[in-house]
Amino acid sequence: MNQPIAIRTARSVCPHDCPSACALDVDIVDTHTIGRVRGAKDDPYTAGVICEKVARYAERVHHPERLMHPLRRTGPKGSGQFERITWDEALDEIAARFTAIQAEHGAESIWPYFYAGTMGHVQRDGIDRLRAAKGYSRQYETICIGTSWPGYIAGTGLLGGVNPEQMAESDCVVIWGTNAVHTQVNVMTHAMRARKERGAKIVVIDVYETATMAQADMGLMLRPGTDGALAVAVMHVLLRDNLADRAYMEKYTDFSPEFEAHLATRTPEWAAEITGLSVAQITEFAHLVGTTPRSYFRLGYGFTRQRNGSTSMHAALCIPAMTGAWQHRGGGAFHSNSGTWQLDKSAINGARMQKGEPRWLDMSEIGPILTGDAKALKHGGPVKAMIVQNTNPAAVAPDQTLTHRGFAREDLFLVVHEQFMTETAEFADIVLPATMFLEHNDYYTRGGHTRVLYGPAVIQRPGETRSNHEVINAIALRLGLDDDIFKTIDRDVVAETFRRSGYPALEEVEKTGFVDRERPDAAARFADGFAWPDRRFRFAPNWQDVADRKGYLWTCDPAELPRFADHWAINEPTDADHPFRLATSPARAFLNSTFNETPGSQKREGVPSLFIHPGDAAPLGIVDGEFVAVGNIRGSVDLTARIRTGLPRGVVIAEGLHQNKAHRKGKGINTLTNATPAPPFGGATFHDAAVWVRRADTQ
Ligand SMILES: Nc1nc2c(c(=O)[nH]1)N[C@H]1C(S)=C(S)[C@@H](COP(=O)(O)OP(=O)(O)OC[C@H]3O[C@@H](n4cnc5c(=O)[nH]c(N)nc54)[C@H](O)[C@@H]3O)O[C@H]1N2
Ligand SMILES: Nc1nc2c(c(=O)[nH]1)N[C@H]1C(S)=C(S)[C@@H](COP(=O)(O)OP(=O)(O)OC[C@H]3O[C@@H](n4cnc5c(=O)[nH]c(N)nc54)[C@H](O)[C@@H]3O)O[C@H]1N2
Ligand code: SF4
Ligand SMILES: [Mo]
Repeated sequence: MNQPIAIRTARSVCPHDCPSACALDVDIVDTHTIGRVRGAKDDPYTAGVICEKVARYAERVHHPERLMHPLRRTGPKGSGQFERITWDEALDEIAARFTAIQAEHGAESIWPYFYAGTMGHVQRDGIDRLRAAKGYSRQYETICIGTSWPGYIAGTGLLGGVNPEQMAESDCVVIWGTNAVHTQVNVMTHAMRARKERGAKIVVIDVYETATMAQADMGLMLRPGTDGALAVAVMHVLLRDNLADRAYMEKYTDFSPEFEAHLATRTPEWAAEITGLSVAQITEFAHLVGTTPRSYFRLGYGFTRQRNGSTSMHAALCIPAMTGAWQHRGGGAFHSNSGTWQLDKSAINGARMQKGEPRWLDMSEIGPILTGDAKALKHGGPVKAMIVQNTNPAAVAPDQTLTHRGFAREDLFLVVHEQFMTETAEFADIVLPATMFLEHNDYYTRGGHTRVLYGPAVIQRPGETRSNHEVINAIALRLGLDDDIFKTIDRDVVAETFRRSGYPALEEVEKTGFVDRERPDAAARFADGFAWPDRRFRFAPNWQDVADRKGYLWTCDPAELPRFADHWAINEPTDADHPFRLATSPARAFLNSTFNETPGSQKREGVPSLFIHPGDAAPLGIVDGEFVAVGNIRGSVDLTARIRTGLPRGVVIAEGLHQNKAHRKGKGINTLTNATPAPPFGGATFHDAAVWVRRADTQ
């Protein structure tokens, strides 16, 4: 538990869902209060740099609107009318309702739902032990990683790559489909070091001129969903101009005459039509990576939030396999190291208690699921109760109209455990107040580097807040489960997890705050072969193997997938009624919907806006700073027009998840996005929507 603390600096970890997992130094003002938050200088990846939103974290911990005690709904669903109740009343009511609902509708009618509000494993994943012990419906985790991870694994066989700190030793860093200045600022630290120290070239590939592209030597602004076309055309040029490493491909890949014949048709002229890039740009990029052995491909998530995201990820990953960049220090590719931790999480998730084989419900399909879509429900009964922790689906999930319609059901018993009265909490029957990361114990991983970090409780928790770990245990005990796993405290679970995983003891880890899980460089660059049985990288993926390896569920007919790396033209089509393509790219000062409640971030992001090209705005009579309506078959939202260059014609961008209520009609940007799962294994397609744009009605 927390000891009284004099003024000091505490070592911690940023808990948020950002690949950087920064090591933090937090000023402790008194036992309840923090001051400044800084990036740890002695952590080689953080290197003293953190984003501005977390530097201002005192605003969030000490926010006057933090939830402090349990609440029970008194008005209609979503009205925001609640009364204060005690924890005992709240837990008794939850247990009674869950028990009655299970008796009447079966265990699968209850769906615990969580995501990544905190990335601490104990607090994030513990909800699964309650789920396992009761046999509740399982959650198929797709919302963020559903398209990108399979695409990467399809090539390499393993989700891991060359240590990102090696970007500093690169001669060319390709930052592909990630706006790192906004979403993982530390990528820029290491990439810029390479430019300063070695004159490395920085290439940025995005659908508009982001803050990251503004810092690039070469910016490639392509049409959304066309990265696969760029990638195969680059490979066409590499083969045509003798820049492919044929000896490497012979030894390490499945390169074949059939694949070469396929690429022969993927000319830069063909790709220029699709991507909107010029033949010269495509050729110049191919020549740059073809003549720079130490080319590092930092592949982000953004370009995979498209219906063809998995095949685009795979196609981009094929380039360094053709140039042989993997062989050289400072070269190779990286998307995430999440496949490399080798953690035994059984003390957290209670997998050994799994009752039966309940259905898997896709978290990205929460709207269709809650509104009774039979396919999304796996042809089973309706969801009648949920406990939501660590996520705000009423703002972040695709197809917001359906999500809200589902949450508004009077026959759905909804428990939300939160730090703030989010859009999701407003729909709840019972709201429970949650601790923040500085108030509980946990360990953290994120895919962006090689360390696993420990973050202890360093200040007292405010009000009656409780941690996710405590709440899950309390509900389980109230439901009559008496396994010892429900009687643990968070710190012991961290220690036990480290022990079961063969990590150093927690007492050791605490001394520095981290365990380095860096793999030998040769392993990280697949020098002994890739992670498929024949040790070969796959230009011709076998998606069934990917599904078998990771337990993925098919969402399309396997025969529909292209045989080789390719452009797969399946994005939501534009037409005369929906002539624009919308990407909902990340805002710098928000993190998904987190921080959209803090004053500093709200000030920085201003009002919900739409970037539109002057050539597109003029014929529609759209004026900078005035409202535009943006819509499609799923609904419409009002945004403030920001007319600017630096984006292609026919593409519009809405940055960030502002609070739904910050929009003129109270509807957030996800009103426009699509909840249909992406092929081949599901995933949300947040940057793939066809829309119309018009002047909004004046009001
Ligand atoms: N400030 C801030 N930081 C964040 C987040 C945030 O919301 N705000 N979110 C966090 C989370 S949960 C995650 S998963 C990561 C994600 O971080 P990223 O990997 O950066 O992914 P995205 O934020 O989805 O989008 C990145 C970029 O992809 C671009 N993009 C969209 N479609 C395409 C396309 O078809 N091709 C190409 N080449 N680019 C495309 C978008 O315009 C955007 O600039 O960031 C984390 N960090
Ligand atoms: N339009 C659009 N939508 C998107 C995206 C996009 O690019 N565009 N990105 C998507 C992506 S990549 C992701 S990962 C999802 C993420 O979506 P979410 O996982 O929902 O992420 P957040 O919006 O940050 O919400 C996390 C919530 O958890 C709460 N929380 C934090 N810590 C704790 C805790 O310890 N206990 C409890 N009980 N609660 C806690 C926070 O207060 C916050 O309300 O959003 C997706 N939605
Ligand atoms: S949000 Fe990302 S960049 Fe900011 S402190 Fe956290 S881990 Fe670091
Ligand atoms: Mo994410």
